[in-house]
Amino acid sequence: MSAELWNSAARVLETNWQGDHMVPSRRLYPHQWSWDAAFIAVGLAYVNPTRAWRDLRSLFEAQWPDGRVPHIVFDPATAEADYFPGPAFWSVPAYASRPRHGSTGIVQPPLHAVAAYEVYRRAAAHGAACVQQAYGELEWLYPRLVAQQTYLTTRRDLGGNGLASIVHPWESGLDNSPAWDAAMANVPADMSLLTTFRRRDLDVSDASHRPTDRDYARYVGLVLSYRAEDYSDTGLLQRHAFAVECPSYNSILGAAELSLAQIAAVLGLTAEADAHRDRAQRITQAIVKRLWNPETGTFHARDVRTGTLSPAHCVSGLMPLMLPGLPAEQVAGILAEARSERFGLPDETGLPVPSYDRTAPDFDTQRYWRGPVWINVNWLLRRGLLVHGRRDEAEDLRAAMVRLVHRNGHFEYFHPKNGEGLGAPTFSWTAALALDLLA
Ligand code: 9WN
Repeated sequence: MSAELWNSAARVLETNWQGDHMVPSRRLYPHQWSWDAAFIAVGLAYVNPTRAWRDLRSLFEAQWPDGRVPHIVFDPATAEADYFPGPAFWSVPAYASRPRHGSTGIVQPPLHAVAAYEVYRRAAAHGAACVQQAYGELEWLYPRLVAQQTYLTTRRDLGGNGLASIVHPWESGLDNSPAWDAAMANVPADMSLLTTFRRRDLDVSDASHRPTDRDYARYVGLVLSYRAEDYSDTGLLQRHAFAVECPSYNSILGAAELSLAQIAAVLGLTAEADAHRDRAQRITQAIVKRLWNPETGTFHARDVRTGTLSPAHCVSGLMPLMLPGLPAEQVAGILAEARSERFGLPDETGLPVPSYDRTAPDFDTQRYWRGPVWINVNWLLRRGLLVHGRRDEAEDLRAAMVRLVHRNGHFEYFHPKNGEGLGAPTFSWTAALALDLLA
């Protein structure tokens, strides 16, 4: 089974390579996405480390002067009509955009330091030249990764509590997660906006799997609001309808500091390595202080505008397990939540965990981040289980992910009851992470 799966995964990454970057899938997502590039690099580390570095470089070449790494880098060879919203819609200021390439003005989870260190770690298996290349790439990336963290921890600390806020659901990577429902209810849904654009995603996928038109009206409205001031973060909380502290986003922010500490150590930057570890600890403490709900015993998203915690139990609430400094009470809480009937680690269901609480009345087996199983967040959860020494559960989760992808294919997401593949069929991060899970 493993050779077959390995080969099919490698083929997906071959098919989706576009000269200097990887697309998540050819039809649905024909550009480069930010957090996809991180997951993809983790897999490319085994089959083509040069492409792993190339992909990360392509992304960071599009970094804005203020340090933000855009959530999409547009491929100039792809027509505007092939993805909505495309570069003309985002219309980012000229100073921000790399020549010939447009980008969006929002960000995604900063997983790239974690990925870069993983690619570096695997280099030795490919020989001395590969190790040397990896060292050079880390030298190039390190200041850029630091600038990305600085942007998020300063300009985007909208609540002033040591956490980064997302200002658009797309920034979370978990687009229509129920974690944003309460905060999104306060975002105007101007349905007349729907007459001004065409949803390309509905041309190439099933509408019952995708966010709704009402979601899209809000998504577009939020882009227009941020775009109105050229994506400036100054005074954003006062003039923008959505600002949320997400447990998954901030856990990745913290994990990035720990990987930066490792990268700094490789580069001989001892004082910087210590500073990164301190920052990871501060982010961990802020996550516990701001996003833990002792009554539910898990983590929830906080609406920075109203100060309230979302009541929804989402997979994002399990992600702080990635942080080694998480106190024992919270580790126990996440483990209980992951094992509970809400999520059911594989010994209950045989499947990886779903994106949303199985027991919730609005659990939806098809609609994107409102129920289906996604490999990337399960991969992060497994990382968390390993960080906290839960080897047996980590192994069960690994086996469940491998089984699911082997039986059903390298799909974008999977039906949380029967494992059927949903969304794009040859999806890059599913393939890339399958390689890592098999290695
Ligand atoms: C919007 C590319 C991206 C992923 C996100 C996923 C989806 C885009 C979309 O696809 O979002 O950014 O058009 O739905 O939710 O996690 O990065 O794979």
